[in-house]
Amino acid sequence: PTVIRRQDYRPPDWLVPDIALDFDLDPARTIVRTLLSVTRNGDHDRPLRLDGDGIVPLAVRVDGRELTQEEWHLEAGALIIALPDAAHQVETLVELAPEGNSKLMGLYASGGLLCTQCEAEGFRRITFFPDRPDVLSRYSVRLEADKARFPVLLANGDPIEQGDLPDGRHWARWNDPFPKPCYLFALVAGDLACNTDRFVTISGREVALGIWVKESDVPRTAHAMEALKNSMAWDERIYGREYDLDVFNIVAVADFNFGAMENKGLNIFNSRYILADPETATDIDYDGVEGVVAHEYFHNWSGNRVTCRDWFQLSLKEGFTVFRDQNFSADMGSHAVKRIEDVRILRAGQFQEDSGPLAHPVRPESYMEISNFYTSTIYNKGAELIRMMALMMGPERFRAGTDLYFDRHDGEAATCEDFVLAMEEGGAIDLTQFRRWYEQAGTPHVRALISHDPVSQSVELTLEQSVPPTPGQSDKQVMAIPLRTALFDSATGTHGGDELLLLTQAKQSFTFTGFPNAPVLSINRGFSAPVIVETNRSQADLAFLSAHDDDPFARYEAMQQLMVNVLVGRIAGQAVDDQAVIDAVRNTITDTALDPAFVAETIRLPSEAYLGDQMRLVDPDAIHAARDALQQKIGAELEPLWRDIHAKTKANAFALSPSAKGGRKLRNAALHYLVASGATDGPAIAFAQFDAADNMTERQAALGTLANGTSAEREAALDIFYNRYRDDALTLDKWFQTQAFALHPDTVELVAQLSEHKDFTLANPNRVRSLYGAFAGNQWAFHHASGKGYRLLADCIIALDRLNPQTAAKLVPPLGRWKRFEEGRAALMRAELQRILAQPGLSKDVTEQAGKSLE
Ligand code: B3K
Ligand code: ZN
Repeated sequence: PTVIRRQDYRPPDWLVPDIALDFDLDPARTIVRTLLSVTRNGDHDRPLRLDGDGIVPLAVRVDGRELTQEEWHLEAGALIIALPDAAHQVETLVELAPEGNSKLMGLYASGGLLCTQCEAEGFRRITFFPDRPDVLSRYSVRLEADKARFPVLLANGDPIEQGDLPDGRHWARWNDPFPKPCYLFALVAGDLACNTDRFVTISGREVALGIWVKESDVPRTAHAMEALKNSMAWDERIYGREYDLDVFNIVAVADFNFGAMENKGLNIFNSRYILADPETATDIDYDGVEGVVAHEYFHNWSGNRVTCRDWFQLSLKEGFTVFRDQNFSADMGSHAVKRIEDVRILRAGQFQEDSGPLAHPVRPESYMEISNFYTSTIYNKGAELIRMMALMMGPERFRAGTDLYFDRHDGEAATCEDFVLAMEEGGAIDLTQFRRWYEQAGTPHVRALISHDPVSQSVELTLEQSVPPTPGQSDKQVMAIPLRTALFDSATGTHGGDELLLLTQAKQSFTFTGFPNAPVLSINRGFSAPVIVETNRSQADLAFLSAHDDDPFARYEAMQQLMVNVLVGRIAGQAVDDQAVIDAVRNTITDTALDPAFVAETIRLPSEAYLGDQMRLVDPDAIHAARDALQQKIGAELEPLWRDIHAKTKANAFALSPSAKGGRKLRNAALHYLVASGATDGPAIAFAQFDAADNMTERQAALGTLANGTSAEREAALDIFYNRYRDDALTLDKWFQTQAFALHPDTVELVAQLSEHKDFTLANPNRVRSLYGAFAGNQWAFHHASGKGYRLLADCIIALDRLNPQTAAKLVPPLGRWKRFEEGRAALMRAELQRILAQPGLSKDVTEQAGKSLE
């Protein structure tokens, strides 16, 4: 496959100021008539090139005249037409079969609906068009379909007109006044019911809101609607951004390649990020709905009004929008807990990516298949870059920077550099060195050492940075790293102020005076920079911080580091003292001043995968054994406390308040430790919680705890769960996921059996991710020394690639971590990657991911 490079960017040869689309919709045979007004961009004589993928023109007309077959040709799917003048009208006709579209890109059928997904390059599967984000057009769309099967017809923008036709058909016309790139085009046709509401914008305009789902799901849309209205108000308040159309519609679909899509005025969602009720959604699901609804809504400005010049700039909209949705969710709930969760996600996904064969900069230099670059680096590390800028600038200057960015680039396709320039000018800051965060891949390491001189009563903090080599980037330049820092007096448990240190050199020292005693270092507070910090702090220092640090993230981090040190020591076969961990957990759970949600986050042991990341060579069995043993010990030593917490946090009635959610989180953590303790009544208590729960948060947590063990209650609970939820796809996903994620000795065999289950299907991406995505994230099971876990995943990738390459390619990265495993496992992983690559007709998506993973 060909490699696309950022440096090769050229402005488009032809622009398309206006497009009129006419769809005659039918699952088996849809006719698309497209009328483009095209204008030559600059002085050149190059032909018009309209991208196409899997479509053929049934007719081509220029300025009303039908062209002969000699007057156009196809080149790599694209339609090439030589045009004499500066402006023309070009009309094409194509036929599509949406019901046969298993890639879920372009126009496809899902559960009786017809819907579209165009980002990044799906529009070319619908019609011939310059499919690149810097070609912006005004869209006028006419939809026609059978009225009984497709009573609702939706597209971007505002509804203009609709009417009935003979033979039970009907039509609707939608216009979108805002010029947009084609990746933001959308249509939906189907038998949908609507939750309607309204929002009055800050300038007094009324917006009609609609969430469209199948009739029986309407009661599950209330949370999404609340989230939408809160997002609209938040973006006005925090960024001064007002909504700009008269309608805002959201549609939920069951078959979707990722979370959701920000199409202008018509967001299309994976139903898992819209539907929620206490019976079927966990608190994490509720938060996911809130966060994704906000994310897609915020794209209306960061993505749609200001879009990307080319796909190398993807983080311009994604990193910024993730940053915006993270802060929104923090404002809706707890800032401390949200930050901990976000860092956990960053470390689990992005740090792994950044240290492996698929590492790439936030602004990549090249790609084969752009779908492979919707990564945790683009999204989550991209958000951290914005966060660092906001931190260095402070809220007022940051807002001045974003105001300038939105005003200057409204209606344009911009670059990451445009964003940085607006920050520099609007926010009065020099980001020359900071720009390297966009250019260099790899997680920086910072070594932080303090030395104390009692005579001068001074402290010297020495910071040393290094960025590891990554594919294509062996030598790294020095980064600008903002580190929030405090020095604690261990006698009083206080510090004299939090300082933002900017590390700009390879090695740099900072001196602090007025310290008669050696202080304790608290650094990278709030996770101010996405780096790995190594310090010379003792277990006693960490225990101190875990009890006293007034920055919640740093306090959490101290506890995690305390646990990591003990576990890594145990894994290495050292005799380590784990009493400090047990004491710290006891102190945390008995500190009644703390938020229960924070307590629950803090006391949980680092995941097996995170422990693996701390080791040069991952030993999955040793990690599992050490973590299991520590968990058992914490459970047993503090058993009365766990029983007490579990009993006390039982709520009378379900509520969604932050305090109710925190209570459930802590209750589930207590149950987990209680069962881990080995107490004989553990499984019975878990089963009782499973059985009595009035909400999915408690029910699924109890099921997950049981699934790790081998008790009789395990099978009983799994059976009950299956029979209760077999007809609800999103909830049945949890049944697959819980088993695939279980720390159970037979997980590989169980997953293999589940892949044959009558309810398993490769056609639904949520189901695939529930089984195989969860399994590949289960380090102990997936990395079974026999290699049978690798084979199972590779079999799935090969089969799925034939149907849905985009989702298949997302499953490849776990096989690419072979360099971090001993030679036996590494060889087995490489063999599976080679087997995948040897498949005839392999997609560009999987070819790129598997090929790079072998390097
Ligand atoms: N922009 C879409 C992602 C599209 C992914 C295409 N492979 C959703 C989002 O980030 O909001
Ligand atoms: Zn996004």
